[in-house]
Amino acid sequence: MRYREKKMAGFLTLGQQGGFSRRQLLATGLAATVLSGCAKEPGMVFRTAEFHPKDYPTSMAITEMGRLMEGYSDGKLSLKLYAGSQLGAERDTLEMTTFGGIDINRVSLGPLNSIEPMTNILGLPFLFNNVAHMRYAMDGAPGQQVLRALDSHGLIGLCFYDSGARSFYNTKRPIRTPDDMAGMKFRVQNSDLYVSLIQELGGNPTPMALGEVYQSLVQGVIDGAENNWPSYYEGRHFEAAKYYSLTRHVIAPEVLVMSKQRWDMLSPAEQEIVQKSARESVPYMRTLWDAKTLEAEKAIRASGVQVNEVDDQQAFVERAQPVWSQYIRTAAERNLVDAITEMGAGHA
Ligand code: BDP
Repeated sequence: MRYREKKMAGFLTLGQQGGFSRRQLLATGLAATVLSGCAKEPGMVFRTAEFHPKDYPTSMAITEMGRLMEGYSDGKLSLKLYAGSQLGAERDTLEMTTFGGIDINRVSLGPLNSIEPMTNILGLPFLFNNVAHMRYAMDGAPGQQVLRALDSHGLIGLCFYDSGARSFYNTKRPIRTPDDMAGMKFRVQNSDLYVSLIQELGGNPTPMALGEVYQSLVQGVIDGAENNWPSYYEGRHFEAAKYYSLTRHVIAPEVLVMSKQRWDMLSPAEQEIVQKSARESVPYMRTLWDAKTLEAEKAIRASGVQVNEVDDQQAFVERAQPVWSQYIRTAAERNLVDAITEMGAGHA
């Protein structure tokens, strides 16, 4: 089948698989063109999932990507953003994306960890020296390698977005040394890597969707969690957990993925437009991210949260070390770690 026929057939199949009714398809207007067999080329609207609200940096970057894509394709390619977790929790939307029910999805690396081992590498504790190091490595060969590794899982890795540095917050006490974590229950993403990390540091890990964290903190189901300034702020977790301890243990990026099913329906020229638009949304995302991080930090500090630096970050680095040997299993993984570490020299 030529790509254009494949695209039309694919569109209809996608509609059926996704369980859309004929009425829903017609409502898009796009389908009306397909069904009427009109000669005009139909456009494509990519269903796009995002956990965060629509004014969060990642959401705004996706909107920007859509704007660029529409411009480059003369309106033929566009996206509809379902922000604020409208399409479900990340683990579920990711699964839908691999099966083609969602076209584009912005996810944390956490839910990808059980799908593609290479993603664990980027989540290794204390791998990146700082955000600048992470950005540099993701813009280079290591980033490309991890994005390409997603191909075999029904996903096309489009680009990386930021997620800052993750630190611990809790309802009980400041964490200054790893021993302060003992006995505390920390929510983690649904990722074995995070479970191991908390265990090595001496806490009790509780995997849970992000949307359940606020309530669980309030009800005492968990004592704490870990996240970057913007997410700690956005989810109002800082109102329930008043101690934020700057361990900066993980600086993994976020990733924007596209369903391979949808990608394969596009012509090479259309694929290039999607890829280019995603890539070009990255600098915009970074500017927004930096501003949002400062804004969140300022608001959190002003709210009376007790923020502390840890006594000795090296003590956390050493405790977390077993996670490295657990997740660096192949020569390719070792090489990836080495390449990233070397790139850190200019970003001390
Ligand atoms: C936030 C990410 C979000 C994850 C979340 C988490 O932006 O995608 O769902 O962390 O901890 O920083 O689950």
